[in-house]
Amino acid sequence: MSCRRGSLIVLEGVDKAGKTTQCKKLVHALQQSGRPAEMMRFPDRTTQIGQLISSYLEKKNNLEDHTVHLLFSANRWELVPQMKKKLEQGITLVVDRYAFSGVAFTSAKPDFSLEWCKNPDVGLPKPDLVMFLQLNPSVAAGRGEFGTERYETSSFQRSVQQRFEQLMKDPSVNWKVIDAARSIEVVHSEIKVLCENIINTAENLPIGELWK
Ligand code: Z5A
Repeated sequence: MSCRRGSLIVLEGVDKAGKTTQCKKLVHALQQSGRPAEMMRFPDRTTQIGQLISSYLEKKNNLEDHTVHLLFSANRWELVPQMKKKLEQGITLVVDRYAFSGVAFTSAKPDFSLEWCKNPDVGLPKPDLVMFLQLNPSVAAGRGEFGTERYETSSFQRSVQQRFEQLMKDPSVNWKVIDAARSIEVVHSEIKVLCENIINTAENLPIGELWK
């Protein structure tokens, strides 16, 4: 690798925790400070697989639960060559949801184990940092009504939160829990400092493999 690599930074959290808001602000702040950075989001609804997922989320089609789980994972794998290329070019990727959402959402459905759900994503590029935006459901409710997409109900979101808590016990992943109930600017400042530190640490390290 001729230049120092970029970092893979992921934001996770339940509905309305502020992931998209914070990803955008982080990318802007990093770029302003002269660090190459780009945002990605999963699902990426622009690919053919992403379009299938999008119509499933919009309840325009029904897919069997195992099948849709594998499609979410395939949607990440299809972007891996592009992600690796950018990281190797020194671009930091700020990603709005990743494999952790994949596991938390499917394993919140009946009869899905965490282990089964993790398997298709084993070996993906491992994030250098995963920030979990923690938000109490009552505070989230104050940020507006749920939308009309699949999964947007408070009981399902509570189960998803429990699955995230199980995933966060895994010490092989660099988790940081962020109190997302504070103002957008206060949350952003904390995230920015954490990211600047990780970018400096990760630049000389190889890209890891998730859950391997
Ligand atoms: N899914 C899956 O099943 N399997 C997978 O593998 C993956 C995903 C990757 C995709 O939804 C759905 O797919 C998702 C998981 C599932 N289902 N659900 N639920 P999406 O990514 O298209 O949309 P979303 O992730 O659900 O967006 P969100 O969670 O609703 O929003 P957010 O990104 O966390 O929040 P936001 O858009 O930045 O902010 C929400 C509002 O709050 C907005 O009005 C902001 O101005 C406001 N906000 C943000 N921060 C603050 C603070 N600090 N204070 C006050 N107000 C704030």
